[in-house]
Amino acid sequence: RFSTAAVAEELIVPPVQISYTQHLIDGKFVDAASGKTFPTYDPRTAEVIAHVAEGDKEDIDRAVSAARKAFDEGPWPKMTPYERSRILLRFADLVEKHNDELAALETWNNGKPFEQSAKAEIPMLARLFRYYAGWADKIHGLTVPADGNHHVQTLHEPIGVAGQIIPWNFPLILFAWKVGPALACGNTIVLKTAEQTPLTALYAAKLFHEAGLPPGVLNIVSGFGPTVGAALASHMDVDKLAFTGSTETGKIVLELAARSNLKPVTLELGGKSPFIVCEDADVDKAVELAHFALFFNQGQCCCAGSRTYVHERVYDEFLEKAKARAMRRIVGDPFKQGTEQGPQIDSEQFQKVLRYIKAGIESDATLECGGERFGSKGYFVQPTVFSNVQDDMLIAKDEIFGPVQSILKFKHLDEVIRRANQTHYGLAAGVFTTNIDVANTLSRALRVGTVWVNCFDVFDAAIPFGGYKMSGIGREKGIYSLKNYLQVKAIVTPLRNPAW
Ligand code: TXE
Repeated sequence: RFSTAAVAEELIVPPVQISYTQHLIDGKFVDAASGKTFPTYDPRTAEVIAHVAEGDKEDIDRAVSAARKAFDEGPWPKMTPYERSRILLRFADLVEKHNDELAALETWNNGKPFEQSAKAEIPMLARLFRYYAGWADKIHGLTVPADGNHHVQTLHEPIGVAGQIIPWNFPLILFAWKVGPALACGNTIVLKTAEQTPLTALYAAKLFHEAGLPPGVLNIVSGFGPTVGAALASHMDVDKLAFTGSTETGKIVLELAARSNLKPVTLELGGKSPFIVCEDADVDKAVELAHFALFFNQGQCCCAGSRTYVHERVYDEFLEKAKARAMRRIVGDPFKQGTEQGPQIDSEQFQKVLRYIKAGIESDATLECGGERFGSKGYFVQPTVFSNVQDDMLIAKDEIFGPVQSILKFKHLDEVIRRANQTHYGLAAGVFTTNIDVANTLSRALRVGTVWVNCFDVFDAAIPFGGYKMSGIGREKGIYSLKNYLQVKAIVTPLRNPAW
């Protein structure tokens, strides 16, 4: 084990082994059926750090049949809920024990600051599984007061084999959002990781087996979207699909699900979330929160506050301070202590962010700071701020998914409500005000799944998360996430003696 400080000093090579690169199917690590592998990278340097089994339809078939067998014949759905809960709790304990290894691997493969991985995300992984362990033995149906002489009850049963597709921006957190509720409800799983970040889910799944998870309950197949992802989404023996990723791919998987066996689908997709700074705001606090809302995780958050609306009365002061804050942002090696911003995930995202910056410069927006690559290797981008942004500019409409803050001016509350809602997305919003009436008005008027008032990115395990409009279908986390993984069965029995 090593401390954060040791990592900061040692730096260059994270002291963690890459031990698991094969698929995990039926409790065993196995090569791809084709024998193929693909490289996975360190985004700090663009160097290959491992070769990982590259799945295909055949691997998905194998994984689904293992999950099917574990569901139909295996002990998992038949175990007592308490036993399932104990396994989730043991897993959470193992996550804590391996906190620094998991954190180092997450940072190595993803580029996010090690301190963020080690102090926030891995502890949150354990927290999420403890939360779901708590639900495992509290899932029960109802007795229903129906008309007629019948005793009516509902059973809440697991849905079966869950297919889950996750992206690369929060590999382990999103693993937990998907796997936690599915296992708590007694389902079995085939999970496809993002091709950019295949390593930590394999490590976590290994810990799950150490915690006593029976073989076949959690299967992980690595590989690419159009092959592995599409095979999973269109599989006839997968009973439910959960997806997090781009809106574009969300539409594809929804269609694949519909065209195959009509499996129900939950989608958590992109966003263009407004962050509204009202005229009564404490500007220093608003600047810091708006900065965090956009730049956190290299700007690679589906709910990033990527349209910063500032009231005209505080606009000039806000802009000056927001620019100064962005220029102070510490960009560099994510293994160094104090680093606030690491590299973007890969060359594609890096180029995409630079293209949007170019589009911003070519529009009438004003580039206040940043605007270029940071350093000469890896995928680092300078913290960038645009002012004078208009709603119809590309940088105000599209999800950039990078460290690019767009600042827009507004005058009236009605106006900012209309403008904030004028998007196909509806994931989240930030509201910064000291006036409770303004806070309530905005919270109710904004068509989004989460409104953070005087805070942002508060992600407690119990708080539901998901989008309105094209930001998604359904909710994850909290009590709402359980229904994604349950079927409801009504049982109707005649009463012999209705008087009783
Ligand atoms: O996403 P994809 P990408 C947004 C963000 C980003 C853009 C593109 O704007 O710049 O999407 O990122 C799998 N069938 N978000 O290309 O393609 C893929 O292998 C089945 C927001 O990484 O959606 C990966 O596992 N699966 C988002 C997952 O889908 C397919 C997080 C996500 O990849 C598939 C990530 C197919 N045909 C990107 N094609 C968020 N909501 O947080 C790809 N996949």
